[in-house]
Amino acid sequence: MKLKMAWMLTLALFFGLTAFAFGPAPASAGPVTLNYANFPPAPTFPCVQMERWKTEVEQRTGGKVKINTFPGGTLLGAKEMMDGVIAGQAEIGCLSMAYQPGRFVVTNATSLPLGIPNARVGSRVLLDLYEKYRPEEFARVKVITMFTTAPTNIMSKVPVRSLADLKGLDLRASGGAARILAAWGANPVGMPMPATVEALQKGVVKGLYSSLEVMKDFKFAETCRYATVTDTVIYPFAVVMNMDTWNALPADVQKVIDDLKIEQAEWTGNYMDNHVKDAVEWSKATYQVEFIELTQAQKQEWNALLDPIVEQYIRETSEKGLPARAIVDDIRALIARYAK
Ligand code: DTR
Repeated sequence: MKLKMAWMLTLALFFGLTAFAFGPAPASAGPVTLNYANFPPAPTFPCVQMERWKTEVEQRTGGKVKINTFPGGTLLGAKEMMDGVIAGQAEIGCLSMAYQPGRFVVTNATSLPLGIPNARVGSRVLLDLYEKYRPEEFARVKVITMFTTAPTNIMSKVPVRSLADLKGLDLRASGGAARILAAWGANPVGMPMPATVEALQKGVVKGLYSSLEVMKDFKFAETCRYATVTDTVIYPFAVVMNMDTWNALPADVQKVIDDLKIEQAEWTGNYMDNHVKDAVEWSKATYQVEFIELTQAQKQEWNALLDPIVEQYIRETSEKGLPARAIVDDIRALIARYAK
């Protein structure tokens, strides 16, 4: 009898423990906590959109989910983001795809000179492109959203009024934007955005090639008193979640997150476009930054130099077995659709 009791107790304990370890969290366990890593400082747009997403998810899940945000590379750095999320060092991470151009070949096609006019259009185009092709490099994560910057412009310590001024000039840029600078004869220097602050101070670079909101958010207007308006390519971003984390989330939480995907892309695009306007005004008023406009003839001259870039991408990417021409055609069609 005693033996039977002991045996039953052991069994009960075993099943109890198994249920505790593998079963759904009991109702009293409190909210699911997710750590969200980001690489640039808190006031910059990737972090502003992160805080907005956090607030929305926490509200819409009625307290079931708690998100801890880590701006400024405090949890994962710029280039570790994708692998860090795959490995589970953070549940969620925000990455700039330009830092690994060879890894994100399909989505980085959005930073070809195809005429994305603003961040709102860019963000919708990028997300649709991802949904259509579902590139292999995202197979091990859940995509939460994607978005882009506004088109890029030259910000520099010295005035750039012509291609001659640009010749051999060291400017920070990554990915597709770096290719543009090279085509114009400048010397693109690749580094993640947060490293640019010191590189500019130390004179390692004479300026940068990015969307203009950084003039205010990184206070680049203080060192770069000139901006040459080129409005060329965007930088694409992705927010990804660890796949096991995603699979373990309750269905209603997954739905909230999925329902936010397009909305968040659109919100971030709009935020960026408005913030660029604000940063331009701020730079003029605070540091008397001169915004240099190219003449019509110059625009034609500069754009003509970019023509081979698209064909080169198509050639190189087709060799990797990807439908490069269709990708480019799709981007053009999506721009036309969303720019209406
Ligand atoms: N320069 C690009 C994109 C970019 C534009 N604004 C910010 C702010 C914070 C980080 C990155 C960016 C880049 O380095 O990805």
